[in-house]
Amino acid sequence: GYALWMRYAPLQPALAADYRTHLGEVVSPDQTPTQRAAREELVRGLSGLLGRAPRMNTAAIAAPAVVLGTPQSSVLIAPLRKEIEALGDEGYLLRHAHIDGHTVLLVAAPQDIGVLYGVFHLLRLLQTGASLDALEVRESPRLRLRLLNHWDNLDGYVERGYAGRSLWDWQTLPEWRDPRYTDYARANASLGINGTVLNNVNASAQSLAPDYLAKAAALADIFRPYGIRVYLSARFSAPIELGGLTTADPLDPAVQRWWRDKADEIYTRIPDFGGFLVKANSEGQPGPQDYGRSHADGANLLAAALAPHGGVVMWRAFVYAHDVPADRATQAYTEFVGLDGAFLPNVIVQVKNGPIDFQPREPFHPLFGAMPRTPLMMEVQITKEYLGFATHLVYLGPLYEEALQSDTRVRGEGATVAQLLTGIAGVANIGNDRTWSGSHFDQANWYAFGRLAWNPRHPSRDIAADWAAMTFTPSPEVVQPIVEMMMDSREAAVNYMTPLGLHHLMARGHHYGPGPWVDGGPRADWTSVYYHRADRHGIGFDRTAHGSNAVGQYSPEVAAEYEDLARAPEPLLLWFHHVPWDHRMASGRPLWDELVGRYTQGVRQVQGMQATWAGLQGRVDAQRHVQVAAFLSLQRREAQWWRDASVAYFQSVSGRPLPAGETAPP
Ligand code: GCW
Repeated sequence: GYALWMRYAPLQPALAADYRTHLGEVVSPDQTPTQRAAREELVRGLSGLLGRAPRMNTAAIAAPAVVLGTPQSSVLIAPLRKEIEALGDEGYLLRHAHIDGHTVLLVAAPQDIGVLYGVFHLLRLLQTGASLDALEVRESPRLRLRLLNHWDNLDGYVERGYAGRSLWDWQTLPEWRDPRYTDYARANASLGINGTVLNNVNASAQSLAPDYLAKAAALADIFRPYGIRVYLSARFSAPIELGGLTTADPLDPAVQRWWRDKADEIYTRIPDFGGFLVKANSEGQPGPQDYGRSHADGANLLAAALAPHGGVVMWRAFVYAHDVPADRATQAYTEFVGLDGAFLPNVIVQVKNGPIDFQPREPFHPLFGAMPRTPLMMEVQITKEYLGFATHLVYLGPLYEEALQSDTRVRGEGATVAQLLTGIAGVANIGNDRTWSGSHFDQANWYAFGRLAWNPRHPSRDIAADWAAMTFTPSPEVVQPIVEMMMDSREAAVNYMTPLGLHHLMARGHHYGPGPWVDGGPRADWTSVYYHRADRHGIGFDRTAHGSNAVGQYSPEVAAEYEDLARAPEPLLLWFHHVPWDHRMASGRPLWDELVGRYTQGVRQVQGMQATWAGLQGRVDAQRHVQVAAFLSLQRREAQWWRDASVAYFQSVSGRPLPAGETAPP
């Protein structure tokens, strides 16, 4: 599992022979680290896939050749300057061309980094068995910032991480540059991910201390050739903890000076430092509100310090207050919407995909579309805090796609969340586990995140197909069933955990197994009953105008749909409505029967995944087959556990008999 989707295993001989007719020689510059990275990746890929290393050249051509370069780095590509520069800083093109009487395959871009991205694209075409005839690819990213957020602590613990310890070995940095850091950069560059926040948003001030900055600088040096900038989570009270000041008030001149000096210091070590990510006044973290100031005052303090160097501040809108709100889903909007227009230009507000917290299904966050004067980033979890950690097979591509394609209807039809974004951040699922992500299939979530960050309109099904071909084998008899499994998996988890818009029914704290009964905890909104509100009459959180009025935070068209029991989408029904157990569902069944049926269906879907996987025995290498099979059987058992526990609990509240054909929990 270590090689991820970059296995470059030998292709079928006939296919390899066909590709060799296009790819006998590589003509590429090798002056800069990024040029060398592109060249080395292509050699590695072609040697593995085609079973033979290509001839290498830096200038001349002997057909058939691949020609890499930019107008600046290659005299062969220079004449195409105009066509190429239209692709933008990170774009690239792949196409055939006639040069000096030879037909060659061009991988050309305005900048070196585009050439590297183009090489990964070309390798993907080979890995998936695509035809190179009539090749014509022009790509540029839709989003400027495509970042991983690591929730890694300096002691190696990863908050909500299920793939071992942190990849960053702070103790041996900066001296020891583990080759794994380079492989991490390759994997990210293969997707176009262009930034990484190294440390947890629940940040230690120490990560800004000189010795840790030296370590971060070593990582930045390793990542730079791959187009990846380093960012750090900043603790708002660092001027007190590191600087010895008595306050972190954003309007205090000494505080402002401290941050300016800190920014200057960081940029002397990391000249292309990306900026800060900040969690403030949420879940006990310090922030500007401690001094009676606003989120904008806080964000602008840091933004002013970074601006001279070109850095940005990603200020999180995930605010979770000390006191129990009437409806936690409304808090971020309430605190942020009035600040639209108050942020400096290099501040980006980072908003979770949904208004609660990375649930198996949520509606889109109402801040999307509500802050037209503020650049926004969407934050999703790649790590599966609420989706069975690394053991349950849940492909998140459809979840990301659903969030990105949600129509905010703020400018009439067609203002999807994706269209409103400046960037996207994924909370990484990466650790020092041999498979990087804690399981083979969790690698697909890292992969899908990256591909969607590059192109938020890419269908998640196609991404799954690419991943399966690259990770296992391009043969359709393997790829198709795997894609079916993956595409069903998220809906399966929704069904056996939180069907029909239910949410946050996980056991308290660790969030792994079921806990719909949990109440009597330290605060009302740390209990499942706060979210499902089941009683003798019905179930669901009334967020209509009669309830918390969270629907009022959406655009009028969206609000009208969610508000109306008859029009609210069934997958989100109990998110917005408290619904009587007898309510007739689209299937014709009463809600109670539907709910129990969904739980049971979730278990069946996992059984279906098991059967599909069993059918692939002998087609997937035994080592990976056995492990996935074991995880699926564990998932099957736990889906049953979720179903039985949830059905038993809700039955104790509804007092209704199980629908005909349903078995009672043991
Ligand atoms: O998802 C929740 C997690 C916390 C996390 C927090 C946040 C980093 O349970 O572990 O803290 O959200 O996003 O800030």
